[in-house]
Amino acid sequence: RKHEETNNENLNKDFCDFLSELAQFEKNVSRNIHKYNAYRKASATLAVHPTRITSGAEAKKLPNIGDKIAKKIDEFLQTGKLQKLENIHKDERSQAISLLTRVSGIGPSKAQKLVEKGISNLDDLKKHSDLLNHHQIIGLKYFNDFEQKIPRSEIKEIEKVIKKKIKKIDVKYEINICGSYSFCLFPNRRGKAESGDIDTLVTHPNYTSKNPDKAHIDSVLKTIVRKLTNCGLITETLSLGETKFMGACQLKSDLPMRRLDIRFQPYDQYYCSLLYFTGSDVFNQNMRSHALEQGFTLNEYTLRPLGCTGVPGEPVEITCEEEIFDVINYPYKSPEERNN
Ligand code: DCP
Ligand code: MG
Ligand code: MN
Repeated sequence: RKHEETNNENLNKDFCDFLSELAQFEKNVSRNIHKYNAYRKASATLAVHPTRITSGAEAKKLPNIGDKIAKKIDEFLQTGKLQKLENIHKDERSQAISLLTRVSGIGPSKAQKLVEKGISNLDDLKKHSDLLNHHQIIGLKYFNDFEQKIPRSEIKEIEKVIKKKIKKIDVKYEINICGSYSFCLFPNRRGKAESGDIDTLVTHPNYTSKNPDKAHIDSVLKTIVRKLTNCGLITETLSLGETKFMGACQLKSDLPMRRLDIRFQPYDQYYCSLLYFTGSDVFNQNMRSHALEQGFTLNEYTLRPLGCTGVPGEPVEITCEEEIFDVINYPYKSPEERNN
C-alpha cells in the first residue's frame, strides 16, 4: 500500500511542533481563528518541505510563511525556544483553558467559562460535573482513552465490523472510512499511520437530496447506531441526529475507547462529502478558496457556480471526486497528497 511505503521524513518537525502549539493557543485561548489558520498552514507547508530550513529568510520564500513566522523560525534557530511560548507556559489561565479544551465536547468558550468559575484541572472538573453536558461528561470519563492515537491496524478491524453490520441491514449501503485514516497525515519513517478518531461516511443510492424520504431517512442512522451498539462496538452516544452521529467505540475490552464519527449523506452529495470528510482541514480550506477564485462555492454538500451577483446557482452534478477538481481547475491530488 502506498501510504506504508511513504518515506517522507519531516525534517522541520521542531518548527511544526511550535507552530502547532501556537495554533492551538490562538484557537483555544486567544480565539483568533485567522492566526490559528495562519499557523496551521505554515506548519503544513514546512511538514512536507523536502529539506531542512536553516533560516527565516529561506522559509519566507515558501507559501503560507510571512514575516512574523520567519522571525519566529530565526528566534527558534538562535535560542532553541520561543519567548512567546515560554510566556504562555507560565500563564496559569492559558494552561487551564488549553487543558480543558482537550476534553471532548469542551470548546474554547466553554473552557473559558469553566476557568472563570475557578476550575483549572480535571479533578476540579470531576467535582463540577453539574456544569457539563452528556458529551462533556463522557469526554472527561474517557479523557485518557480519547487522547491516545488509534493505530491504523485497529481502525482496519473496526472498519470490518462497521461494514459487515451495515451491509447486513442492506448491501447497497456504501461505507468509507475517511479523515486521517484515508491518508498518512504525517508519515513517519516506518509508515505507521495513526488517527485521532474514526470518521465513517455512509450513503445509499435510494437516498438523494432531491428525493428525501424524510421519515425514513430519520431512522437510517438511528438503525445503524442501534445495530453497532447491540453488537458491542459502539459503547457511548455523544450526539445523534439525522445525518450525524458522534460517539465512542471499543474493539476489545483491553483496548481504549475510541472516538467514532458517522455521517449519513445523500447519494447525490456523496463525493462532496467524501472530499470534505477526507480532509485535511487545511487542504479543504485551500481548495475552497481556489473554488471561490474560479467562481464556485464548494462545501461538504455541493459544488455550485456563483452568478455575477454572488448568488450560488444549482449544484453541479458530481459523479466522482476527480470531477470536483476538474470543474474548478484544481490539479488532482490523491488522498495521500491532501495534507495541505
Ligand atoms: N474537517 C474540516 N474542517 C474542520 C474539521 C473537519 O474540513 N474544521 C474535515 C477534514 C477532516 C475531516 O473533516 O479531515 C475529519 O475531521 P477530524 O477532526 O476527525 O480530522 P482528521 O481525521 O483529519 O484528523 P484526526 O486524526 O485528528 O482525527
Ligand atoms: Mg479524524
Ligand atoms: Mn472526526
